[in-house]
Amino acid sequence: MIGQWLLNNNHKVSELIMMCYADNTDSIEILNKIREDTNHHLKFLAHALLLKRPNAFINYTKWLREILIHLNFKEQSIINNYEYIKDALTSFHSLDNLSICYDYIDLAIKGMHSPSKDHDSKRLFINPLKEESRLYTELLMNNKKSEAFELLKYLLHDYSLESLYTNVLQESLYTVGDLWQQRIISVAQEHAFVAFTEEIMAYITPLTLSNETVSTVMTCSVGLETHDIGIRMIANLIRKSNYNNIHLGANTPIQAILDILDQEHVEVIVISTTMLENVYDIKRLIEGLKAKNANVKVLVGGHAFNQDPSLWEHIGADGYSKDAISALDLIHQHLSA
Ligand code: B12
Repeated sequence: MIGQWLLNNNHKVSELIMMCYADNTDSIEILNKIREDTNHHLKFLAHALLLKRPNAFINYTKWLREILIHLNFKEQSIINNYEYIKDALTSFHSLDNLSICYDYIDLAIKGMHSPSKDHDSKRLFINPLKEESRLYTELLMNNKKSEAFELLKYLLHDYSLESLYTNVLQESLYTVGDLWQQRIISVAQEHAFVAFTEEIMAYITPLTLSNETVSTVMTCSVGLETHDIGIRMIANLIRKSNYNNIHLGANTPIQAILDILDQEHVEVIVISTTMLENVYDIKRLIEGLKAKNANVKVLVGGHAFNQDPSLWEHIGADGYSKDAISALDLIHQHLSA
């Protein structure tokens, strides 16, 4: 498989590409940055190939173009890098299906100008609390934390926890992500915003540790995923519904999940992923579960699936939904199935 080969040989290919840059650039610092970026592009290309999703590489390239333009780079720098990738790959001409790699790269170069898929994914959400979320974000950006907290407490009288999670906290985090991408706020500001969100989530979420039902739902992220706010929201809601919840958090190794199933009777595994590079691990987990004949349903969600709403079926998951509001219905449905 060309995707797996590229994943395993990422560094070999990137060193060949770096030879093209070394002729024109003396600065070690710049060369190191180009190497880091090139490794990232190759990793992403490999994952798009592994999942057979050319659009995923187009979306990645659109996102990359937006980032680079805000950093005052020309989009030609992406085209040059992608052409160097193609040149470097010709050294491995005996590989099967190399032409698919070229096709993915050409499609991405052609497709990088259409509006970013991130905006499509946001259109999934018609937000009844848009104005409240805007105010909350503005308060936090101006470091008015207690006022932001008061606003959430006030909203909790009229709206459910899942609505506040989705329509206020998630919306505000997406906005912060956009502001970071456009270089309007710094990485430090983004981190401070995220840290406060984590604190505020703990305050507004009732502590529910009961395990009154026999149904156990496991929650986790796999691979290198460090985005874990979404999965914590879903775990909190599962507990609030009085299901037994085993929350494994981010970065869970596939084998650890398979091992737990030997010890615990888990009916549903809820997996969240933001980054596409972790989706292949979910696919491998699903294959592992099938090989074990495990009687467990796998539900998926998160930014990577919102960007490509048929991806969940493509990897063999049992269900997907777009946010915390709809997640519980999906879980109930699969527990009673
Ligand atoms: C916060 C954040 C971080 C934090 C994460 C902290 C944490 N503890 O989670 C930090 C700073 C660590 C971080 C790191 C990175 N990030 Co970041 N991050 C974000 C940000 C701003 C918000 C993410 C978030 O919390 N969203 C809110 C939650 C609630 O939303 P959610 O996960 O989608 O979950 C909801 C639904 O999807 C659903 N759901 C979720 N899971 C499931 C599961 C099931 C079964 C169901 C039914 C539903 C469901 O319910 C949830 C509630 O409604 C996004 C912006 C964005 N647009 O997403 C960028 C973003 C995701 N990050 C991005 C990037 C690039 C990175 C880094 C690579 C940056 C870097 N150079 O280091 C690293 C990668 C880390 C890694 N390998 O995982 C990019 C990804 C771009 C892309 N190509 O996809 C984004 C989009 C920013 C951007 N605009 O460019 N990030």
